Amino acid sequence: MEVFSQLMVVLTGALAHIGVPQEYCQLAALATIYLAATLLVTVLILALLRVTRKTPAGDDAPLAAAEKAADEPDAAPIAAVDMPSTAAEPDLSSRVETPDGLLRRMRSGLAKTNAVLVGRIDSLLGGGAIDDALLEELEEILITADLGMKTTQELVQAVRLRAQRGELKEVATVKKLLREEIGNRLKSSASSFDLDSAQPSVIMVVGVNGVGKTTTIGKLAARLVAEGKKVVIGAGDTFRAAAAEQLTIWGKRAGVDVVRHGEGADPGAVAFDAAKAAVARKADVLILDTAGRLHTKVNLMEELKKIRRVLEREIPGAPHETLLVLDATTGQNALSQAKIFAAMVEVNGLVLTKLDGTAKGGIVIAIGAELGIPVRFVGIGEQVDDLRPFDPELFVAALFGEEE
Ligand SMILES: Nc1nc2c(ncn2[C@@H]2O[C@H](COP(=O)(O)OP(=O)(O)OP(=O)(O)O)[C@@H](O)[C@H]2O)c(=O)[nH]1
Ligand SMILES: [Mg+2]
Repeated sequence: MEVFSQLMVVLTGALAHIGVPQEYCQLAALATIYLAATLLVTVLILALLRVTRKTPAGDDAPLAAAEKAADEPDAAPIAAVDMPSTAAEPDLSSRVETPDGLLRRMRSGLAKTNAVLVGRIDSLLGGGAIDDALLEELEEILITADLGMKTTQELVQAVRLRAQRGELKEVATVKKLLREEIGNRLKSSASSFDLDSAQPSVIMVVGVNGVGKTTTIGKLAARLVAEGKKVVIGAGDTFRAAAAEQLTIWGKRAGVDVVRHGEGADPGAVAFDAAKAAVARKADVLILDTAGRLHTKVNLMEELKKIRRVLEREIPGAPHETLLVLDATTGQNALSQAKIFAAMVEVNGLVLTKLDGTAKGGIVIAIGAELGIPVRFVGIGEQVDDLRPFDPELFVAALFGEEE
């Protein structure tokens, strides 16, 4: 208050000094203070607006556009979302790993399977002679770790034969034999997929509900972008309300375009528009998500065939890769899913997800031994860099808990 009175005195004096009539001086001083205060507040508001515009909220613009597009499915036949080139870059730092770092990550991902499989084998072998009782128990351990009946029996037989020949005097030799036998079986199930022979290369992702298809697509897109590829994603799961949204968030994270339609739209139409967009944008890779479906539902499997036909019509040879995603935590069920899916639609590659949360990682060995379909990737967590190309050597080393 005191400051205000002093200001009034100074201003009144100054105004009288420049010739303002005495009776108006006080009024003019008040008006001057009012004007100055208004100006100050305006400047403050402007400064505040500049600061808030720089926060990440600004990055939500494409997402908001995507949401709007999804809400208005009739607005345009193609509800494609163009992500700006400044879209959030995926954090790739963790992906640049040394082989040692990779082994460590894989080992921690496979820790549960390691405990069930190798941990139990260790304590079993610590027990003494390799006799029928021990072999029986070994069989039980291998089955519990989801190696499957066929592989289990082959492995036990291999141990039995070598023991009979007197070649397995030491515990370490038994473990070495198992490691070798498992490694050989896995080698046949590894091969990287070729994305360079076609442009765009089309990857169609299929599998039952909740196995990790959409998450895998997000991780894969980020991986391909990091390798310098231009990627377009098609949100072919029009069945679940949140599916396209989930994919858009992943697309944003990876910095790639997502082509989507509204809920309930024909997935064939999404495939069509996604293929058109991928060609028009000269993408290297188009990845198409599909709704989760039970492998036993014939009409849904027919729908997959239709989507394949649409892709083929738009891009010769497409889909170049049909990736079947399997949830490793379902153990033997994943194996039977794979068998039925592969019988209904052509499956070129497998992705085994959720290996981090399961003691059933042995399913990878069963699949390698029984299916003859290469495992392309394994998922070892929910983060963007938790999808790893399947490397049998690394997998066995991690499974057996070997040190770098
Ligand atoms: N721990 C772990 N969780 C995973 C992995 N992959 C996917 N998930 C989780 O599994 C859940 C289902 O993943 P989605 O990608 O939505 O599965 P989806 O197959 O697309 O599901 P639908 O579209 O409903 O058929 C999510 O909570 C993911 O975070 C993985 O490798 N490890
Ligand atoms: Mg999904």
